[in-house]
Amino acid sequence: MTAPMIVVLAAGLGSRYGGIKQMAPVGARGEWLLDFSLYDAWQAGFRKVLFIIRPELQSSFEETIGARLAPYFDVTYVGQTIEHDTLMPIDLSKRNKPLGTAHALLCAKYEISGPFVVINADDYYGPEAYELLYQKLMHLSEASEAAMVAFSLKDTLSKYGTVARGLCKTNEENRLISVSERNGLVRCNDVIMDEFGTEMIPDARVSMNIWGLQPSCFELIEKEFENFKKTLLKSNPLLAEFYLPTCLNAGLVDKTINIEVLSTTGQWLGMTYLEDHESAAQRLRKLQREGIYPQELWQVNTGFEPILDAYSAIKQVESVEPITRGHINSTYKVQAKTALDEANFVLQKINTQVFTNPVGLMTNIESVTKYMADLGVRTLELMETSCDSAYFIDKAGQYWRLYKYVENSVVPSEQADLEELFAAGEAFGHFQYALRDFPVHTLDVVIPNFHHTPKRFLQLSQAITENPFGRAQWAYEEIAFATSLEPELDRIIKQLDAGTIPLRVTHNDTKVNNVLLSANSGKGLCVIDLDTVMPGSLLYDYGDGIRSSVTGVAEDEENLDLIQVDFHRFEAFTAGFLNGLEGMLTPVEAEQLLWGAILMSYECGMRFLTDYLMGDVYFKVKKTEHNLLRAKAQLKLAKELMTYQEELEQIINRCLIRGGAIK
Ligand code: GN1
Ligand code: MG
Repeated sequence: MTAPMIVVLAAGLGSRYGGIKQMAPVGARGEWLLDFSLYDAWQAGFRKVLFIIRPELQSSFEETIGARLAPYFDVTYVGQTIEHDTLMPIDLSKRNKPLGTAHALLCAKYEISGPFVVINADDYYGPEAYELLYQKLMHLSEASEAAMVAFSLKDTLSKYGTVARGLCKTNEENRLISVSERNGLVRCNDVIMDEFGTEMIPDARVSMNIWGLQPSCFELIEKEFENFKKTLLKSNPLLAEFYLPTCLNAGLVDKTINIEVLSTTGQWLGMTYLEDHESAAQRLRKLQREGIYPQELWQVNTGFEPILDAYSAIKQVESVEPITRGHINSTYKVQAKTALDEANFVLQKINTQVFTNPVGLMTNIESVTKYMADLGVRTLELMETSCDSAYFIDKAGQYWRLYKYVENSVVPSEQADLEELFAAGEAFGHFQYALRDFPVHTLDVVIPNFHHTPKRFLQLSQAITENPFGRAQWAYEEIAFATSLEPELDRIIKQLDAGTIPLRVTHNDTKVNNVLLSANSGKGLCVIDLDTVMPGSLLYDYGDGIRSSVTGVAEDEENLDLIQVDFHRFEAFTAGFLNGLEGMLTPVEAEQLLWGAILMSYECGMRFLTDYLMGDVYFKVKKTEHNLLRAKAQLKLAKELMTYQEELEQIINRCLIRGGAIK
């Protein structure tokens, strides 16, 4: 049985509350209501949490609650976006409001593979709710089984205005018969009434949208979504919402879902209105004072202690701060007391959805960095745990690693100047050079076919055919261009197979921001982000370096007119790279350097496009259509590189002659 996870619905606009209510501080240390909920969830046994958010809020989430939760939970994010095309012929271009809770859940379908508890980000349900659901979800027998926690109506009202609640009807076995939405609920002179003035039973059981579900519910939700589009949404495209309770209710009628109602005497707290905020905050702070909750829920610094304790080099943690760079792993800068003085470290949580073999990955990094260090080449310094391991597995089963922080270093950005580009190129070239005699076949292939462009092409084709989010129609031009190059895609792979291009230790992710330069001299210090070090071709490393630096603008630049090949930048990186190679290049490689750059830009564009079509499951996104924007920029770059082939070949030749780079 897969351990259940928590799914947080956090994309609501908070229209009545007036702001992003999920992120309002309530706890003694500024914690959000959600921190308390997740604290309860953690205590109950949950170790994985998925946030459904507005994509533009992802970085804010990562830097705040994401960083607080990192040592406790495996945290992932999914953006709730409106896919206009799947809703055609309804025009939703003017709609800003998310489409509702059931739609939010649908957006996360591909991230959920086992039982889960779905909660609202702005509701506090109390510890018992999570305990009950955890136990229930750990002991399921049928795929149709589900559960919910019900509260007494009287405990769920607001003093500051009316609320809507799902009224539950159950049979004698505590199975839910129906849940019906009642609006305008308010207490008036000790009587609770709905919008029509009907008196309500104070102890009536209501749903506060905390459900224990299984992936089988997606079939039901998808079916109901089709109905919703044809009916409610059609008549009210700007405001209609697709609610989870309505949807589950339809499943009850069809008998496709069987929901047990669990009751809690726990106190519910919520934040419908701005004024609710202060009373919730007071109550929670009181619980903290009484010791029901610790004063510092996650112990922001010390929360990392169980992980950092594993490293004997660290005596006391001073601070932990997130570093938000890179699309894959979560990274933190750790300041700590060591036996001698103070030192900084880089702590990383390995994204095991992308790197499914973290042990192989760490073995690669360990052997490559050791090899380089033995040669006297500067490299990342991996810290060992007290048990001599290159990684640490925490209680949630997450993999962590710790490096020494490289002091006095800077990371070049895409706007790096020519000297920085030369230095970055040189560092990547030198990386290849240092590892030229490393036994390449001993490396684990951590992501098979990582730069197998024809297979990347197949993945894209599949995504176009499946088109699960109906996004293909927003990427016509990109798809047309991406599919036009197909016959040439296997050039490097074929030559690697035939042995005409040597198989080398390849970094495989040579973005210019994956190198550290000296803050004093500007010279290259060392290459970082060694996750994808695998057997491959040197052309990939040269190509990806050019891809990420030649325009001088960001990978996701929206103004495609700015995606231009800057010959000076091209020359600077090329000259540096060839310099670093110290003449190890073979003539066959030399001939195809430019192709490497074209191919990498093109392949990266295809990967972003595939991820866009598949609903942003691989690359972290910061805004709606982020992957589409990235794809457009990278594919445009591939086109530009092809347009100026002649000029660029000349530059490469000049650098080759000058640097005497060919063996
Ligand atoms: C990812 O890890 P990071 O953010 O440096 C990706 C690269 C892409 C790059 C595009 C393991 O690199 O392959 O080229 O994004 N890494 C992985 O920015 O997929
Ligand atoms: Mg990487």
